[in-house]
Amino acid sequence: MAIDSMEAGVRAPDLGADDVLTRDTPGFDTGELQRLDSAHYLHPFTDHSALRAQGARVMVRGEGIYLWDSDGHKIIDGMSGLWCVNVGYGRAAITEAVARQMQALPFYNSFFNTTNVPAVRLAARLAALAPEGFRHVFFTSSGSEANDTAVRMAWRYWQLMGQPQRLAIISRRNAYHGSTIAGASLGGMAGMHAQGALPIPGIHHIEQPNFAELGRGMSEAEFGLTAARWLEEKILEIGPGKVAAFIGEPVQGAGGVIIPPRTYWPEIQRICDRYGILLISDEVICGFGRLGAWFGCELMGMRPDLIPFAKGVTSGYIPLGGVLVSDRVADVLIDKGGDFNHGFTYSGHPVACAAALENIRILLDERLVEKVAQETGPYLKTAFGALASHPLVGHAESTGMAAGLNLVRRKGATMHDCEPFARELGVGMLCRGHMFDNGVIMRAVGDRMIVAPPLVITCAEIDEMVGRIRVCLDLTLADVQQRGWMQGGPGEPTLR
Ligand code: PXG
Repeated sequence: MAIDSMEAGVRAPDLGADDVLTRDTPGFDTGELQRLDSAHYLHPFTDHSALRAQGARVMVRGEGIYLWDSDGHKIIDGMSGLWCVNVGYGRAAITEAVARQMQALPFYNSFFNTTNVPAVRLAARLAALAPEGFRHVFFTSSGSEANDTAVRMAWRYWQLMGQPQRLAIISRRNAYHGSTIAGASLGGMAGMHAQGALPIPGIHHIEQPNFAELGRGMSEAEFGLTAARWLEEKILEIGPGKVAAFIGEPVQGAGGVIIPPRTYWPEIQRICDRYGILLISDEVICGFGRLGAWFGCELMGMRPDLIPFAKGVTSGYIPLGGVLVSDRVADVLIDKGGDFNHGFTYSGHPVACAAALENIRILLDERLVEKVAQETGPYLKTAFGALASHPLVGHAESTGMAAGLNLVRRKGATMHDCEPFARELGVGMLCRGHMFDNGVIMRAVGDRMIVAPPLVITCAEIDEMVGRIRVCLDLTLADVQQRGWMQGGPGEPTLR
């Protein structure tokens, strides 16, 4: 089929510099776009038969914390795109910085002893922002590539240290570290491992520090120590001389905003120190202000050796990721290393680095990280925490600009006494549908509903977001009551 006829109806309309695409734009046809979407576009992590039946929602515009779809709905983006649009949508300064760099030099590689101006400036800027003891950065284009790079760097480090048998990497169940072969192996998502020969050999998993799920009968502080000591048990099982690194997110994001007890990370640090193991703090979500610090590790009482990052470094305007490399590792790679045979065409892409520099300038100038720490983070904690009084909510917690609540069938005196819905009922997805239809995007992780709004959100906007969430919780409650799924409702859950 000729390209022209395939794209009939969706050929890019002629837009002037100040025009934005809306449903009223001549030549713009949502139904036709949805048809082509379903005919040709394979989406990430998507059941395509289900999507075909429904049709994809077409997003056309963003401003601040708001998105507009092609039907003209204005929606609060409670998930910052996908945990990344930290400075909010519609930042002309980033667009202009990107355009300037594209005109000057759209691309050149950093192989073969060459470099470019934005990559050098960004490396220096990141070294200044990073925790003490970090002076170097390796660039990638995504978080998955950043984690692959961290693994290869850990292996190379131990080779150069004369301990090449240190190959094992320990990670956690319900962790998400990306979708490449190494990223998906590091991740502890059973559904991903089930679809191929994963994890690759040498990647081991321990349980996550999820107090609500695993902490029954313990204080939170005791549970934090217990969960950290699962790492020590695993190290001893594998043999300490064979372990290269432990990887974890300061706060698990995609796993459901799982906030570990305060005792967890210091104990993990003690264990890593004891056995000389490298500590990798995956800051793809937690970095660049999400938790109210430039890097989440700074709040957790840990001193990582490698910090993979992505997402918030450019607020998602252009793909960029990388690994901050501590002096412990960098000194060995540089002084003893020769070639490190690793890298990507787009490592240090000048346009992506220009976007990052401008994004970081905004974060600094508008003091967004401090704002999350001192003003909006505490405000969200109170406002979101108040949702725990809702009859459908077992418990609700937040840290910085990340928050989660559990939908339950029956509330209990403590989080361990709540009765969950049968997982197969899909109450989380039902709730997510009500949210989306009523102007707020939340993500459902099973029956845990999470938000991570742009860091620019104001206290008034937090009130608006939480208000809409409450309305949608009411709608979900009415829905599950009508289906007879609530404890004490007209019927028992059919799938239990
Ligand atoms: N590490 C962490 C901690 C992440 O959250 C990655 C690595 C991989 O990054 P890339 O850029 O390769 O996608 C991520 C990505 C979700 C969701 O539904 C989260 C991510 C990706 C897709 C969906 O919460 N995080």
